Amino acid sequence: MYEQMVTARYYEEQLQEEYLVGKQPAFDISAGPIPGELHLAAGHEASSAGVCLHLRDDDTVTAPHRPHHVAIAKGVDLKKMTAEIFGRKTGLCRGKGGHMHLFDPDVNFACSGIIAQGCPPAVGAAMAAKKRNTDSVAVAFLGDGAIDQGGFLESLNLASVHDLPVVFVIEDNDWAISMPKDRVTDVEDGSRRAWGFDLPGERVDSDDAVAVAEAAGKAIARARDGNGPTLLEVQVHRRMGHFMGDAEAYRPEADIERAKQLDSIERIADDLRSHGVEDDELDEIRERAHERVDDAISWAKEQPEPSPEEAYENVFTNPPAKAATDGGNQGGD
Ligand SMILES: Cc1ncc(C[n+]2csc(CCOP(=O)(O)OP(=O)(O)O)c2C)c(N)n1
Ligand SMILES: [Mg+2]
Repeated sequence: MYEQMVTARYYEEQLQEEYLVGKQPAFDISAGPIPGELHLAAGHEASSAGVCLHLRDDDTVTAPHRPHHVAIAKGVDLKKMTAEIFGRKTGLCRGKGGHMHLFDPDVNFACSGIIAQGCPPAVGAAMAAKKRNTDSVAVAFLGDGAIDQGGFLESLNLASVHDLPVVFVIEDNDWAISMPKDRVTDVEDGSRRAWGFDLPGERVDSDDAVAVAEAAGKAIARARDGNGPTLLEVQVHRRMGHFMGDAEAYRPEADIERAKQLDSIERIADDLRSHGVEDDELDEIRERAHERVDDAISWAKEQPEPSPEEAYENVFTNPPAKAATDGGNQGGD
């Protein structure tokens, strides 16, 4: 878990640097090697590491718009994922998805920028596993801002009524962009949403990876053994703005400080030390993780960009007739 967590944290620190290239001073979001939005998950790593510890490649995971820590913990190919984030042809989705739309069929991972969108497909994957008589499970990660969405509530119902092997994991970071949780949701503990659907709900009150691993271990074993779904909530901390470039003018300074002080990575490192793991071993793990990340980023940056003609390949609809004949350069409806 420590290795997954330091990999995710260092990966995002490196992406942060790459992202800012060419965007300043006026913060041109379309410029630089990573155009578009970038949502980083520093402070969320305990939840993905603790949950994915129990998963196999044939289990399905869906994640929201803040997906890198989950993708890394699920074992998504780091090189192809990085190439995707840089919009390169050899990326997971041939450079067309970007950082919020990663899809890796080798380890059954998908994410989406649409809030709560991952819940129905996770229920679908769980239903498929049940119908095929396998013991695979599905896990949907979502934020606290997604727990009032219809897609999530309908998914809880379907999962419960069909007793499906699915676990929902709410990452509660207290914020949905600039909206504090208590202004839009009337339960402090989101896992209580489970009560209305007659399924177990549990909240892990701190971003302690070991506590998450214990709770997730029970939930995933329950799903794998054919005993149905569970809803988990994990308290995490948003150590950064909602997305890169967010000045966080809406957020009290004390809250930013509080999040920075509660570092789940330092916590697990202390835990490991108290169980006799030497600093040398921790350094070795960190160095290995850094090397892997550095390799993935330099590989991705050397990859070719897709050619404009590929824009209409691997999409659900054919190009409009006019676009097909003039290469799509005329704009249109
Ligand atoms: C259906 C839908 N509504 C609104 C948005 C815009 N949006 C993007 S992120 C976000 C807040 C998400 O908050 P939360 O679920 O708590 O995740 P966090 O960003 O805190 O990790 C919103 C409203 C969206 N992407 N999809
Ligand atoms: Mg949130």
